[in-house]
Amino acid sequence: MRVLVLDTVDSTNTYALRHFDEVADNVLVAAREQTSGRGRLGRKWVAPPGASLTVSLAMSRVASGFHAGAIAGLAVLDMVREAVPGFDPYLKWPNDVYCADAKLAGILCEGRLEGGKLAGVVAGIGVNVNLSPADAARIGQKATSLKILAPEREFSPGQLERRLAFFLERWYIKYGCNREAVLASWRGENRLIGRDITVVGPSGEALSGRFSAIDADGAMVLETASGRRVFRCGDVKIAKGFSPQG
Ligand code: BT5
Repeated sequence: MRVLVLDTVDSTNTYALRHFDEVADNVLVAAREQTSGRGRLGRKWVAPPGASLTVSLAMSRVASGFHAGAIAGLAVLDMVREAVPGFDPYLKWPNDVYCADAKLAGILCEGRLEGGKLAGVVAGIGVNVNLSPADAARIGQKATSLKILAPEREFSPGQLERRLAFFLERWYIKYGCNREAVLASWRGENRLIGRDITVVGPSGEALSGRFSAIDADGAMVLETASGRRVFRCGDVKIAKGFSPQG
């Protein structure tokens, strides 16, 4: 997979959606700076220049946004585990990468529609590399970075981008060969399965229960006191001091 490095762009996701046919499946779009980096539901993605890895991969051969998110999430875990061995990053449904109780990376999957049908998905990935504790403290939820985890180390976003491109290509090829195996790996890395959590749905309602499974489509199944609920989007809240080991 080749990496296209842009100096400044509004959002690598916007760029990859706009140039979908040119970059799909084998070019990772990276930016040194984003002027309008976004999360889900129009939320802002904070990425001071030099502090983050901001990349997008356009995929024409995935069946859904959940599947693109699985490929991206698994690749980020591989990249992080290689860069900072000894930490225990994990996935938090749908698309966050966490270390202990802090967010290390976020993934935004956006569909490309053609004639009302899904023709592809762009997975945008933001990983906190050199984000300082002061910058992290300004984010509305607990955040961490590779530098915060391993302050004695120097990290190069360019080098990490190439490793991420390598792992993305690997998981994308594996998905093409055996989709179910990739989805099983994705479920296995979602450490909140089996735990009691609170989820805030798209309408803002908060519901607590046991996160019992990720279903065949990728949706979250929550067992609540008043029955089973299935969420296709939402924010899972974890308590301060949460440990993925339970
Ligand atoms: C996400 O949204 O986590 C998806 C983030 C995707 C960013 C990438 S960067 C490359 C590509 N181009 C783009 O324009 N976007 C993608 P969500 O789950 O909605 O989380 C957003 C929330 O995370 C914000 O409301 C903040 O609370 C928090 N946040 C913002 N910046 C953060 C950061 N650097 N680290 C940790 N949390 C952050």
